[in-house]
Amino acid sequence: MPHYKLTYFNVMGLGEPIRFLLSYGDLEFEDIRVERENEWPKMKKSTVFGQLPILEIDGESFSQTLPICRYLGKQLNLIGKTDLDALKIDGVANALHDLRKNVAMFYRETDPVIKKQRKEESVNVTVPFYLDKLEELAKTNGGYFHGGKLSYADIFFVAIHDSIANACEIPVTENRPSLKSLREKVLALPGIKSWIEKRPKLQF
Ligand SMILES: N[C@@H](CCC(=O)N[C@@H](CS)C(=O)NCC(=O)O)C(=O)O
Repeated sequence: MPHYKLTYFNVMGLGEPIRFLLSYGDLEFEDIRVERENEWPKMKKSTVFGQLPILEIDGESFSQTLPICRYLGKQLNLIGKTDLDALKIDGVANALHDLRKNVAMFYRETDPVIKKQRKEESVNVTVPFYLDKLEELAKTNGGYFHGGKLSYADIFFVAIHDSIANACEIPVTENRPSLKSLREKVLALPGIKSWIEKRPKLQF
């Protein structure tokens, strides 16, 4: 088995979908959490594109959350059967990445006035828009986002769920029964279940 080392900050953020996928696959990994104020500025220049997460596989560094998740998805047979399945699944994962970023933009904002405006826009417009689209997808695709079968996009959704719920202070799956049941199915997967039990308890 390759040696996996994930480097990210001590938040769920973009690291969590990768941690979820590694855990789902029972792939052991080093979970390195970099301290943002002092440790990160010293490391930033030496990283591939100056940002985290970075996944090292047998000592080689790879950056960018979505390609990393797609790679792990491929290793774990979570990208469907055909190239078109994979294209659909990648599209959902990319939309989830956009959704999470929209939430992070207000959550990380330090100006209280801008933060309030951005939060209102996210909570009232952008987030429900995405969640309703995702609910429809899960409803019309046999309880998963594509093809009636678990894909890495389903796992990505559950991995970012708590950050969205906590930052927006909304019950994400309330009145969205297909998303609720998709989440329950993913949380019941043995690798995910044991990750949730042992992971640090964080807000975002
Ligand atoms: N496109 C990148 C974005 C990564 C990103 O935004 N990383 C942020 C944390 S979530 C970061 O490294 N921030 C510190 C910095 O830019 O110095 C990905 O999807 O992995």
